Amino acid sequence: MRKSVKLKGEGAMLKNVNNNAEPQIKSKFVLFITGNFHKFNEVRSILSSMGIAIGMLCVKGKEIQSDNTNEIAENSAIEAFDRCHLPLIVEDAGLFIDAFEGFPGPYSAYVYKTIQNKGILKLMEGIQNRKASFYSAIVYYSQKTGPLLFEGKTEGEITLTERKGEGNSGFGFDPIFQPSRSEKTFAEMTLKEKNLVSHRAKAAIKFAEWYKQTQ
Ligand code: ITT
Repeated sequence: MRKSVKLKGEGAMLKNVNNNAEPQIKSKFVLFITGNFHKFNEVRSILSSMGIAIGMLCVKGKEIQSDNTNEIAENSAIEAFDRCHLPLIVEDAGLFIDAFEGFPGPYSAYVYKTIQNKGILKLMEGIQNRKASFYSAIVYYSQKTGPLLFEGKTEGEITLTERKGEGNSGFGFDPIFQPSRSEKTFAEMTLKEKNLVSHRAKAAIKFAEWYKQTQ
């Protein structure tokens, strides 16, 4: 049975990340099972600033079909642990659009692969309610703990056009997602700026705080 880990003072957590910190000596190490280098870089930046080293390993099997992001992440973690027998994290993320009752959500990878950002913008033509959120479910799995869930969510809206920064940073739906109280889309932000507000950063910080306290 999945356990969801909540820590005290979660609201203030993003301030705990010191993006300008001197590199620290890291005694803790965890594997991130993913095939997505952008996701890996974002999580590495957070964990590294909190004294945890991570390695990227792409041994992910086929994801289960489910309309529940947490269930997909938990299943992927169990599957990956069966393959490599080492403490690890996996992450499943998705874009949830209010006007479409949360679609694409758990189907984000497929929707991005097929209709991409242009297709989403086309589907949203003439729709006034542009509210959307990004959700991240990180699952840690070790022999000792079993699956543990760390969640992060960022509210925002779908822009009218794709907007990328000069460095063409970001990936996936980044060019069409603008977090609340931000002038920029995720793709117009640097990795550090995205990590101050993103769903993934929130989940990664929760994981790192728990990991440092207990492991
Ligand atoms: P894994 O190997 O870790 O599964 P993935 O690319 O399949 O990597 P997810 O299943 O977590 O990643 O995410 C599904 C899709 O949602 C992903 O391919 C992107 O297109 C999009 N996505 C996820 N997180 C995003 C983010 O922070 N910014 C923009 N798009 C994102």
